[in-house]
Amino acid sequence: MKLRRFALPSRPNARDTNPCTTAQRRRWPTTTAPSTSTAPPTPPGWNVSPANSPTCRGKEWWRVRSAPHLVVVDTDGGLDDALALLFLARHPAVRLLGVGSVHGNVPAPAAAANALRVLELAGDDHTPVALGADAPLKQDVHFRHPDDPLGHLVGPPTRQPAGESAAEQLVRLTRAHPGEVSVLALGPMTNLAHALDVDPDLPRLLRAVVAMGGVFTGPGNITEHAESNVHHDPDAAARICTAGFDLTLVGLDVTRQVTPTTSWLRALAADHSMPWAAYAQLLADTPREQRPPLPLHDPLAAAVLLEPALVTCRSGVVHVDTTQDNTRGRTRRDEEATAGPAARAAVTVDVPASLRLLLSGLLAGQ
Ligand SMILES: [Ca+2]
Repeated sequence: MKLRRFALPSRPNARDTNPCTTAQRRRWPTTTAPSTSTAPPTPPGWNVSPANSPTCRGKEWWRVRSAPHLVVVDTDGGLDDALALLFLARHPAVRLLGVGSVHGNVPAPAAAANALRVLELAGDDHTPVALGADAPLKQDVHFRHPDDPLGHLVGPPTRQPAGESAAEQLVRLTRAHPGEVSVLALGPMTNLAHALDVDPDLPRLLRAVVAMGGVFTGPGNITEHAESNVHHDPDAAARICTAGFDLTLVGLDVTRQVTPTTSWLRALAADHSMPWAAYAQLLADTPREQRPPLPLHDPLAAAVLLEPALVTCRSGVVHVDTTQDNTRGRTRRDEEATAGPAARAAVTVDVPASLRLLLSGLLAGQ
């Protein structure tokens, strides 16, 4: 994809607006956070996320409660992408600045159409949706759901994608709100890598990146070693994990645990304005042992973006396997590394609290 560089206004020092110091953003305290939430306690000696740290927690909460959380979503057009996007679009604490589409579940144009349609379902007729990368950086494109089941379910949108690329849109929005924008990456990280080409200062200008991606314990969900989003562009993931973003990876280690309960599905099915209501009802009427687990991968990442205390994290330098071996796409976390930017990886999750938060957001205003 051809990207153009363009003149951008001068920026203030984004670090000055961030409640965490540079040192805190790179290596979090190793003390246990005070038990002020329903999240599982952090074992002694475990690293904690900055939002859980005694120093930053109060300020982070002040920011969330007193001003809209500015969010740009990157989506590859699956059903769990749709739930995550609807959750954010309906959440009163969120101001969606833009959405970018990317290859992955479906082709990027289909992902853009799906995002536009989901925004319409949420009553949002203004948030721009930009077309993003239609192929990975260095490998052939592969679609997990080439038949676009979500598109068939929700139908075509009435709006069209914006006139700029997803990478250009992300850079523009970040420059307009330095230090305030968070990115929720729900697909391969190709758009973020392209945006980094357009503006190498992006890690300093973004508030945070929360990405659904990776697996550190257990098998992958598309190969034995790789999680799907990383597998679809390991080179982009490797670049983003070491670029110095304030990065949290919400991977299979936690998302596999968050599956809908029967009562959760019944509540979702009661929102008849959504085209998946009948499907949710069908699942709710199916005995739990007979229905697919349907882990809420992308919705959990969206929930963690707004409520970091839902998970505990461990920090370290994250390596992504970019070899051509069968381990391509595998993610490893080196907690002893002293060189390179650290990222956080979610390791435990409060499942009931996550399901409660998601349902309250998905049904907001109903
Ligand atoms: Ca996705």
